[in-house]
Amino acid sequence: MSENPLLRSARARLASARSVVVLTGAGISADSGVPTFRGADGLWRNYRAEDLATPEAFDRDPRLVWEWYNWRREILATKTPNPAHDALVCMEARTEDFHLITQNVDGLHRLAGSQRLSELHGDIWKVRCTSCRVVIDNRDVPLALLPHCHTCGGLLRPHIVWFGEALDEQVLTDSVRAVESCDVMVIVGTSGLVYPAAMLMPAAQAHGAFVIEINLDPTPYSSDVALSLQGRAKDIVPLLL
Ligand code: BV8
Ligand code: ZN
Repeated sequence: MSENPLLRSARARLASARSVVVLTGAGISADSGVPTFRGADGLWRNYRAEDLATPEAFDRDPRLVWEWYNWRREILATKTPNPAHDALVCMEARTEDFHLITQNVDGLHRLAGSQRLSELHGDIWKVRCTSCRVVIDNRDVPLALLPHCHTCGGLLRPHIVWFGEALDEQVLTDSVRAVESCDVMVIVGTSGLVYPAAMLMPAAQAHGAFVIEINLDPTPYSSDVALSLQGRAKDIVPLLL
């Protein structure tokens, strides 16, 4: 059975690339059993992420928002990286200039061993004080429903970028710089609907990058990219090596 020619040319492009940027979304962690945002399993008590992941929702009912994050932390505590996460660690090791940008807050890229990583939307295993703004690692499962800061007693919140909140300036600047100077960009498991993350692929293309998409379903990008490979990340990403 001859191999898919698209896959062969994707591999050839990556093998000869000096600088590679990879952008991932919830789809890369789906094969680790992590619910995606827009998938059928993305809802919690019929709430969409956009309803709960906002400063307004936290002001209104911090207990409810913490209940949601505790639910996700309990799920994530049992999840491990899959072959797609692992393949990106190998790709990083063999590529001169590599940068991994993720929209995921699940920490699975870090757990897999990725180093050159920008977590655009934060990390579910970090909490931040709403008063003194100290940021600390916390992997307690479950976490107290209304956790407070040991330094000043202020209410803690997830160290995550919510809808309507700005991304960390340095993280965004590093990501934009990386996409504007890469030869090849690979986008894995994202619906490309949330901004500013969604403008990174067009920015790379505008700077001449060869863009490869790996996604289970077609996305708004599929007709624009150089190569669109449809399927599961765990099956396709390792074949790029
Ligand atoms: C801001 C943390 C302003 C929370 C997240 C321009 C136009 C329109 C709207 C806006 C705009 N600019 C800003 C906005 C508003 C908003 C936005 O984009 N709204 C959207 C909904 C239209 N953006 C913001 O609010 C941003 N902030 O703009 O601030 C500002 C600026 C300066 C000063 C002050 C304020 C902040 C956005 C970040 C929000 N936080 N996450 C948490 O997780 O708890 S976003 C969150 O949703 C994720 O991080 C991710 O980014 C997004 C979900 O998307 P995906 O990861 O792509 O997941 P999804 O489920 O959608 O798709 C999965 C895909 O995988 C699917 O295609 C599926 O087919 C595929 N798949 C499934 N299984 C597999 C697979 N593929 C391969 N293998 C498989 N096995
Ligand atoms: Zn504090």
